[in-house]
Amino acid sequence: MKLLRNLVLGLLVLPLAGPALAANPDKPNIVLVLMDNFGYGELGVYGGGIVRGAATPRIDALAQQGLRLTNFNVEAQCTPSRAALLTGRYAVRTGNGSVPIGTPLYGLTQWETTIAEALSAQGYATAAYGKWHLGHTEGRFPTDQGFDEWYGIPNSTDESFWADDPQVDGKTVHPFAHVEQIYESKKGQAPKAVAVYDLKQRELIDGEAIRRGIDFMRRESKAGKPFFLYLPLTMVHYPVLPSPEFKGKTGNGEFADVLAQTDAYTGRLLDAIDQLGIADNTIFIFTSDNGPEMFLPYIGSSGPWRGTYFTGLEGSLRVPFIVRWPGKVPAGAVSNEIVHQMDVFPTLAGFTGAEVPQDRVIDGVDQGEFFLGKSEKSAREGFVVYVGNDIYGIKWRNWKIMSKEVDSGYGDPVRSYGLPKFYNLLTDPKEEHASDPRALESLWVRFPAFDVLAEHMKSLSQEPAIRPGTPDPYQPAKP
Ligand SMILES: [Ca+2]
Repeated sequence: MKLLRNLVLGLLVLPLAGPALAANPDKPNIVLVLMDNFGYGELGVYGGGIVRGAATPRIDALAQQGLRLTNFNVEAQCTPSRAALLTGRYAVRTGNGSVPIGTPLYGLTQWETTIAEALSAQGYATAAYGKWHLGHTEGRFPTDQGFDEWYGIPNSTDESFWADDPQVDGKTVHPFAHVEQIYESKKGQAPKAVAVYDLKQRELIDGEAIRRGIDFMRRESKAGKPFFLYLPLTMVHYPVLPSPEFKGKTGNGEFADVLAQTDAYTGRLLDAIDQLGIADNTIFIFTSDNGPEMFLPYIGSSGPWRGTYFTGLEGSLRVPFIVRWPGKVPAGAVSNEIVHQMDVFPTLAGFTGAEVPQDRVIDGVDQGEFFLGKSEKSAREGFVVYVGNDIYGIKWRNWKIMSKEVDSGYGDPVRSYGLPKFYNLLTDPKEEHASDPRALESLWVRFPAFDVLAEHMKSLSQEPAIRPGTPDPYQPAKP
């Protein structure tokens, strides 16, 4: 009887123990949660949480288990942010410096190499579930850019309004003015529409992405294959509508309900990782594509900074970034060192043995030593601040030098300066009191800062940026 019991217990345990034994420490799994318009100030651990109407205990606890950055920077809009994250390059190089307001053909050319392609070459299983926003035409979907599987929307969530707009028919106005669908596909297949992306599906899409993400982790763990799960969730881009499960849960309105939902969904991923016994061998990242939502009634929080997405203000550039890798990344670490989303690709490449392309400019730097606590310093001191295809200024250490500024993302006039504005972010985090550029105490900053810009401009002249709307096949001109 005891023998039988042990045998039964053994069989029950085996499927869980199997993957952990099969795990390859040189090929850690990667889960990358990329929120949409999720500002710096939303999470409890970043000063939000209950202040925003919903506690975020799961993500706050995650931060205690890993490294939390207070100076993690992104590009200012959805599409450029995703281009920079996935290629390790300034978005403008890829032809995606701006969201595609006027360019139906957009996204990454086949010539670009994404994190997913580099990890695929190392034997990783790859999946993207959520919002793509890097192309909606043949050859531009996630499954054309290194992902084995995709579920989600090709563009953005404003299109969830279109299903109820009788003027949107895809015929009489413009072929792209059509009711958007949620798609699924596998590598080598054309995307298949699975549901109209209407306001009902808008409530449900993140939950389904999480469900599929957990299923993917289970499948690949069982197969003993390292995996890269990219979860570009659609919240909290407008309209911010909770799923029925979370609607009314906080009593503080839809935004707070979605904040609670996001925390619970992240908890489900973490629980699944624990149940699969793969926590120690899984790099888990929680971050956002850009600064907070700006449209009523879904105004997001930029925390101590000022501004929303579509500006070059700190609220636009700084987003939450938490990375957990038990036993590797020191638990409970917090740093204000400058890191950019372009660094994620080279850093993950360093952790996994994946190759970063050598035949093109890669702007990201390997932050492995810094993430692992072997260096207190980031491998980067600054970067060029873009809004769309325009250079607005330079960020270097605790300084910003801005030659253009805009106060909001929804059409305020852009101010251009003959003499740039200097801001010390330690004494003036809201960028409200520019130093007089003639003031002796800050003038020295121009030397290291302008080196960052000069190096960038030189690289752009040596390797011209891909023009927006460039079709495939693209090949750079021979130098
Ligand atoms: Ca966004």
